[in-house]
Amino acid sequence: MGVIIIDGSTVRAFVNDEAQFKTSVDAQFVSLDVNNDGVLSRSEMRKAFESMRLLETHFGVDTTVPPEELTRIYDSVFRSFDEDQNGTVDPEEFRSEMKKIMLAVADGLGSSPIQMAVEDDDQSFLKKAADLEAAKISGGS
Ligand SMILES: [Ca+2]
Ligand SMILES: [Ca+2]
Repeated sequence: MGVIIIDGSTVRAFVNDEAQFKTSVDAQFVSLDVNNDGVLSRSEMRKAFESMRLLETHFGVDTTVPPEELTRIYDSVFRSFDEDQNGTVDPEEFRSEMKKIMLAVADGLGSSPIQMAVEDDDQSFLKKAADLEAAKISGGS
């Protein structure tokens, strides 16, 4: 358990580092594809949103939202990922929407840093973004 501090530029640097971002997103995709069929189903995506805490950080949803309301939100988020509306999310759809979301998160954060409590094994992109920045700082130059 630790605390990371991130702001918009941390997140933007993470997203704009194409190779790093693709690697992170693809790794996340594989770990979310529980049944290994190469696409994310609605229930796989729901688990993803829960683990990434995107609803709290991006959509401003707090955890006291009633389950029916949450399901509606998850459905609408799923539709925004499923660009061709075929009922599943493929790696390209996932990557392109994650990029949009992370950039929106960056805009939302702006230059006001926020603190986030994270577990050591936290796989959220915000944690990765903070790690990347920390690595650059500690790497000198
Ligand atoms: Ca799957
Ligand atoms: Ca699709």
